[in-house]
Amino acid sequence: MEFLINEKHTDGYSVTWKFSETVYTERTDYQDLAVIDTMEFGRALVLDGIIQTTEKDEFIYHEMIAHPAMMAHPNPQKVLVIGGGDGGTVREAVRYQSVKQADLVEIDEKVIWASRKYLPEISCALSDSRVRIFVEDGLGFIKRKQNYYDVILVDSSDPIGPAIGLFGKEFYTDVYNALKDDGILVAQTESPVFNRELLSSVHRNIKDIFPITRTYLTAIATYIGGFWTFTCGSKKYDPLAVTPDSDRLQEMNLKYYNKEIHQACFALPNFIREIFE
Ligand code: AG3
Repeated sequence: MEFLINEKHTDGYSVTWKFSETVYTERTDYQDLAVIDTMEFGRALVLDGIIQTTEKDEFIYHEMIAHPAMMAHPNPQKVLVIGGGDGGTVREAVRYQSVKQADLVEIDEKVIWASRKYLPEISCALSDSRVRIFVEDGLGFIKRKQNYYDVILVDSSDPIGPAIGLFGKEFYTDVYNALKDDGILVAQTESPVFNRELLSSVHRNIKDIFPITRTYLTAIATYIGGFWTFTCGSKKYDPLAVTPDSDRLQEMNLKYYNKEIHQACFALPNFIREIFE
């Protein structure tokens, strides 16, 4: 059988995916959750009708949210992932031997549960002994931490629904306080084509708080517009000035990120630079 999911992004733009099977669906306390087997991109996690991650290209997003900051930090030991209940971002963080503790704060335990059950290659690291899972709102969790983490990665869904607060200035201030003196934040900051205003306001907010702000770019086939941005706020290390350590890189055997990608991802086309002027 063939089924269709119409992923609605704006009034004028939606994307239709064919899928062969509905693996799981549930209305959780926070959102509509589904796991489907798509025709082109393998199994996918869907939240509120938007594809969050697919087996075929999840590695691009998860490597790119994690490694530029993890590599910019010379010795990341304590890492926090906010959102990202599928476990993909945590999986990248625990590739580093230096990491002693990786905390995951996810508001919706059903995302964790469904990913563990139906997306084992993405969620595999959730059972790593260094990973601690907290099922609660990241907004409250972060307020209780001071001067604690080396790296914080914000792997949220879109800025509607449960993730909205994760794009606000108060949250980034709390993240700043939760980081150590040389800590680094990376947040996924959406499409530079469809979400220009959001990207602009997040960049401004982070710039007001952190001494170093860098937005970088990757291409993700399954997200709208193709281009995808991440914004980094750093207290000490400038990711743009760092050359990733070859030994650490070789051990990890990654599929997307490498030394050249690290340098290249900070190169922004003019239409994105303009957003920050
Ligand atoms: N989080 C970001 C998904 C954004 C998708 N948005 C969209 N296509 N409009 C993904 C979570 C993966 N761990």
